Amino acid sequence: MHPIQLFDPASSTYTYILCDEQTREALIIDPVDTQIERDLQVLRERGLRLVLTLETHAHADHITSAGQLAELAGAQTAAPEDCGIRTAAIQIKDGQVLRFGGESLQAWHTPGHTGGSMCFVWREHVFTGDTLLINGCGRTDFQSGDPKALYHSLTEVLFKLPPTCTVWPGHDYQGRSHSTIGYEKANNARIAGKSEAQFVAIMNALNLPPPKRLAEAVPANLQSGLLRHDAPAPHQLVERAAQGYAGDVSCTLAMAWWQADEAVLIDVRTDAERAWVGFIPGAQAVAWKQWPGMASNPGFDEQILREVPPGKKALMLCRSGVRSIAAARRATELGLIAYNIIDGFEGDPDPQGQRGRLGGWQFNGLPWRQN
Ligand SMILES: N[C@@H](CCC(=O)N[C@@H](CS)C(=O)NCC(=O)O)C(=O)O
Ligand SMILES: [Fe+2]
Repeated sequence: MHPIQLFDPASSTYTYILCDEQTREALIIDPVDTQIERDLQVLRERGLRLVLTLETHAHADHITSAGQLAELAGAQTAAPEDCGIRTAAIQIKDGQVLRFGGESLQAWHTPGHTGGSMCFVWREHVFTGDTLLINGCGRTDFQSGDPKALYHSLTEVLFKLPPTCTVWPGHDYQGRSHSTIGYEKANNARIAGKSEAQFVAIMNALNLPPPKRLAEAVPANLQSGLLRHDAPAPHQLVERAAQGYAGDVSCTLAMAWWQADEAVLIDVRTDAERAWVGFIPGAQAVAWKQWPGMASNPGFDEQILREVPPGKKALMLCRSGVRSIAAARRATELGLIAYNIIDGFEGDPDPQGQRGRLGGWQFNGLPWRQN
């Protein structure tokens, strides 16, 4: 059984899919936002169910699709705990074992390229991110990069793996796909046979230009690729009668209405998202769609009319505030007074207020639970 290796030519990034052939559960390592359709297609074609997305580090050259995959495929997001990716549901610790079906891989903290970088060891394979590249290694000149730490991670951690272990890098800029620990230990131009001082001197003399997308990629990746610039003001209500529903409300205003018992909170996400990402106790689950690409939930009309008593407002909540608009329109057609909660679970109703990490997403002041 081999990993599925996929390539993004724009950033020369490798993405990997691993699966348990019996249960068909899969995980994806370092997915790229612009390749999400391809990746979903690969999963569909092979009949795989994506349960986890993993990052080797917070990338500086491309944006991850992890957050979108959490919504579209019901996967749980995981990222190294020292990378500062606070939106990841699982903050991976050194040595942590991550399971998919009957398979598992182990995460090893390998600082150097970035302070939080990790490699993932699965059977006779290691996914090295940018810690070890083929005949190279990740640069160490930003994001808490440190050539001494990288020297240690390479010589004391990765090179302790068996020489036959296959190396699957995070990038290759010359069309090579994989290598082995034995080959890199003996031949890697930057590290093979070098002392720590020699390696540090090589790294400090690289003088590489910064990645072209550095300024946009890092902040986006610190939020699993779902950075938003349009946070609504607290207590904001925008009337939308002309657009077929009562209006858009900020999270704070929605919560005030809900707590005052003026409104029913309707979670229109899929069952998969609720199971993986988490849910708000007391919110009613009425999925708008059960799967991306699927027609609307055929039971939606009946369920929503059952959940919203006469005289109460219906507050539609989804991940990002797109499906909730469609659901608010339909509920309005059915005679309800329906509102869309702006930006859904990604909303930031009070930028000055307390924001907690809640099951991977942020939602101010809400009682939140994960399965
Ligand atoms: N030219 C690329 C940047 C390539 C780059 O800096 N890659 C990083 C990985 S994020 C690296 O560590 N490269 C090591 C090297 O090129 O030796 C871009 O503009 O995106
Ligand atoms: Fe990198």
